[in-house]
Amino acid sequence: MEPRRRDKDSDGLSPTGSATGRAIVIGPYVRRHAARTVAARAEQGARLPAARLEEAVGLALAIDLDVVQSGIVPLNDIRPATYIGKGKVDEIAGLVKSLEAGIVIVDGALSPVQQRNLEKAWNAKVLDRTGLILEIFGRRARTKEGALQVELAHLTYQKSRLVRSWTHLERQRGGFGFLGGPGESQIETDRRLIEERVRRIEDELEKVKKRRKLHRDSRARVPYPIAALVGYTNAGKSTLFNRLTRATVLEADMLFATLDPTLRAVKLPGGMKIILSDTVGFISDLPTMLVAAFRATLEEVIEADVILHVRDVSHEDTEAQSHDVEEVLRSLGIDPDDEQKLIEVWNKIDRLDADGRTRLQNLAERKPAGERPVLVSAITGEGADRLITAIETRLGQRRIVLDLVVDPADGAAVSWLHRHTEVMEKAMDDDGKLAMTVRVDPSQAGKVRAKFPTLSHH
Ligand SMILES: Nc1nc2c(ncn2[C@@H]2O[C@H](COP(=O)(O)OP(=O)(O)OP(=O)(O)O)[C@@H](O)[C@H]2O)c(=O)[nH]1
Ligand SMILES: [Mg+2]
Repeated sequence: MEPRRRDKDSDGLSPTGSATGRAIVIGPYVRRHAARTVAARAEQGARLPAARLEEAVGLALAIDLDVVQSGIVPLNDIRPATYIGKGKVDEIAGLVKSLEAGIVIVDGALSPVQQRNLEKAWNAKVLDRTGLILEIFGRRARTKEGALQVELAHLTYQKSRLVRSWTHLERQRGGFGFLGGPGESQIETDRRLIEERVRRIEDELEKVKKRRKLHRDSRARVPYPIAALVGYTNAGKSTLFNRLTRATVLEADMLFATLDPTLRAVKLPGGMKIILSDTVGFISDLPTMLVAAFRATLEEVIEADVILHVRDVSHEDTEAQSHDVEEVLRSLGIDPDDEQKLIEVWNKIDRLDADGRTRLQNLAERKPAGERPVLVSAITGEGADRLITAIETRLGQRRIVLDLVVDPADGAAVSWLHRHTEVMEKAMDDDGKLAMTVRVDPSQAGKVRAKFPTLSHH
């Protein structure tokens, strides 16, 4: 096992409430016999154990744990009582003690019984993959709805643990109806409290959803198309988001430009205004109870006019990650093969050597122009201009250009056009009328034509 260090100093308090943030991360992965080669595994969407462990360590660091040790525990099968074998349980107990770890992260799905048994054996808090992702989501939820969904998922997780351990106890007592003991009544109380809280959250969620719908409807009136960045966690979405907002002109005066740190209204070099949206990163094996919470944070993606699928092509699991992302898109009702809508962004090309780069360039060039991925480095900025052009082309195809005649004295009409269309040109013609060329979404074109005399349209 390799010792791991974080850059920041630990404050000695873990977010999970244990006395120490010193953590050991273990990856108990069942050996796979079927896929021997890397290529075969990628085909199956299966990941390499080392990469899986690295991801788990990354997640632990993301909740500010101090990872003092990490390692893979290969398994032939999963033990019902402790998930991993007794020898390993004992070995890790020794490590926990000598390293003074307060928490052990097990990168797998533990049953409540397994979790309890391991906590007892190690005398440390044990967090499985679901628990870990719940912690991260709790920290990342930016919207009210997201936060509520995460709390709901957390409570459901806790409750399932309570209920299951309760029925487990009941079974142990041989079904004599031996209820009412202190253990059970405490669990009953806890369960009731959780259920009450769940009901309150569900009520609140309903309200928030209604409010968001109102908010969305008002945003829908803004004619700008939305470009949403999606991708596996750590692919470089936020870095690219920052890069693109720097390469464009920020429309800071817009209402929602400041409403949400992940939405920016920007003007592309060609003059088109768009809303750029950063989103939460996808992750493999997302616990089902978290899917709703996850989706709440992805609303912009569903409404997006163009989706930028950001991939870390320098990552050995890039294919498996891409499959995961496409699955999530499908579950959101988006067809990942819709080249009208999707642009693949092959990020982190600065990390490739000359051969790797050439290989990817060839791969990209072999694809038809409409679905050609754009190679970029969000860090160095290489390829950013090509990406912007690709966005402009893709969105431009979907928009309709109209030449209008407006009475220059009609200030309200002019400002209506500025608000509801993308004004490309404005000139006074010989009769003292204002000739305007505007670009609109097909859905808005009818309204514009009805309101203004149209000269011609392309
Ligand atoms: N070398 C290199 N590193 C990059 C590039 N883009 C992003 N990174 C690094 O990759 C890491 C993750 O970048 P983020 O932009 O936070 O990734 P993300 O997709 O937003 O991740 P989540 O928000 O966690 O889903 C950071 O350390 C970045 O500095 C790139 O083009 N080249
Ligand atoms: Mg990000």
